[in-house]
Amino acid sequence: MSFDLKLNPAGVAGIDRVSASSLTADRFFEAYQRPGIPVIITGLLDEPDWDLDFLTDQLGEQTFSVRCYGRDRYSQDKRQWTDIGSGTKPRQMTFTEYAQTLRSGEAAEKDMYLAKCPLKTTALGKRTSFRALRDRLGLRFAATNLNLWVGPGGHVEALHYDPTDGTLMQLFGEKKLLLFPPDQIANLYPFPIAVHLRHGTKLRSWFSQTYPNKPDFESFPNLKIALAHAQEVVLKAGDLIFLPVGWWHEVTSLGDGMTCSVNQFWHVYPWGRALRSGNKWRAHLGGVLAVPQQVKSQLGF
Ligand SMILES: O=C(O)CCC(=O)C(=O)O
Repeated sequence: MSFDLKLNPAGVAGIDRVSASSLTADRFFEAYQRPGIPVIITGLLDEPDWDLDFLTDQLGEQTFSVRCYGRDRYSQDKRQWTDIGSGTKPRQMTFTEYAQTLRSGEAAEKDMYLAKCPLKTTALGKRTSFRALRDRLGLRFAATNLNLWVGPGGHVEALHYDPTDGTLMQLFGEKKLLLFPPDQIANLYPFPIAVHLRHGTKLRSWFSQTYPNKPDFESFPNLKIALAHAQEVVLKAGDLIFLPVGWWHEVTSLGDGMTCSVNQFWHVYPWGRALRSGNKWRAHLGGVLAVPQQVKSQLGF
C-alpha cells in the first residue's frame, strides 16, 4: 500500500532555502551550525553541468565500487534485511563501464548505485569550488574527504541518520529528501543496537526499519507521530543542504536520467552540540559493538 504523505501536519517550521550571496559564514554559524538546523543554500557552487559526458571525460578509466541493490530490495520487510546496502556485494567497474549501464537502463533495472566513492584521487577532487564552499561556510573540521554519488533516477537511499554533520551538494539532476528531526528517533524504529553483534556494520542501528511512504502502522504505530514532523525538500543542481548530526534523511533520485551529488561529513561543531547528541553516541556505541564481528570476518570466520 502506498501512503499519501500529508507533510507537516504538526506545523513544524519548514527548511530554510537561502541564497549564498545573502549568507555569511558568521550567519551560517549562528543560524544553522550552532543550533544544528538544516538549511538549503543556493548558488554556492560554480560548476559546469556534471552530466554523464562530463563525468566520463573526467573519470573514464578510473575504477569505482558500485553497489547493486536489486529492484526488489524496497519491497522487502526491512526486518528481514541482513545488510543496509553497503553490505551488498559491490561490483568494481570503470566509470566508462558504469556510464554504459546508466545509458542502457541496466543501472535502473538492477538499481546500481555508485555510492560514497572517494573523489580525492580523481581530477574532480581538486575543483576549487569545493574549497571555496568550505571557506564561505566557515566549515573547519572535516571528518571525511569528498564523496561522489552517481545513480539512476528512482534510486532510494534508505532512511537513516549520520553520526556527523554533512553537506550534500547536487551537481546534476534532482533529489528529494524526506527529513525528520533527531528527536523522532524512537518513532522511526531504528534497528536495535544489538544487530551489530551479529552483522557488524553491514546492518546499522542508525537506519530505520520503517518505510515512510508505505507505512505499516500495525508493526510501527508511532510512525504516525514521526510523519507529523516530516519535511520534504528537493535539491536542484547547484543547491547544497547542510544536514546536522542526527537528522533523519531518505534520499530519492528524481526523474528518468542520472543524478550526481558530492557530499562530505564534518565533525560536529561546536563540540557542545556533539556532546548533547544522543543519536551520535548511540551510533558510536553501535560501531563499537560491531568490532568483534568485523574482526571475525577479517580473519575469514
Ligand atoms: O545522495 C544520496 O543518495 C545519499 C546521501 C546521504 O545519505 C548523505 O549525504 O548523508
